[in-house]
Amino acid sequence: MKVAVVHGPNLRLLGRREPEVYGSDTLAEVNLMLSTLAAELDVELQIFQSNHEGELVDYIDDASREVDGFLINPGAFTHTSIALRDALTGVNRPFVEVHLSNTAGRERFRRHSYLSGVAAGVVYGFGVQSYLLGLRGLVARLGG
Ligand code: CA2
Repeated sequence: MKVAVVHGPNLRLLGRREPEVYGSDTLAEVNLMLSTLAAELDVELQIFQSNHEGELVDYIDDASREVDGFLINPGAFTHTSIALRDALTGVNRPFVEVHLSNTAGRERFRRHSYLSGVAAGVVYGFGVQSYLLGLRGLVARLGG
């Protein structure tokens, strides 16, 4: 089983700014935790980060030929991007949306997600654990 992990805009800053909101782990540390869990679950991971909407759309299309599902933190594009929603629905692979912070308890504009309604599941508010729980959920959904 293969899963693509997609990190959206600004997530490369993890651990370096706003640790009170997003935690103190760096993106490299998050990726390492995901890789360790993936090995336990016998899943192969492909990991991608971009700050650019079009690059994320292209990556989803390209990776969909190789992976069974997506684990995605779309960052701020969660709240703005119909293009990402269309890319994810278009490739016909299940995806799990994850967020480090509890987006429901923050600014009003973060309460709406263009992706949640078409996701296999959503995990938010648990910091890095959101990614790890999301990966477990996705793998279970894929039958692993
Ligand atoms: O809570 C999440 O995971 C978010 O997807 C993070 C996005 C935010 O726009 C979403 O509403 C919720 C922001 C990612 C920015 O990442 C940073 C990390 C460290 C320091 C500054 C930004």
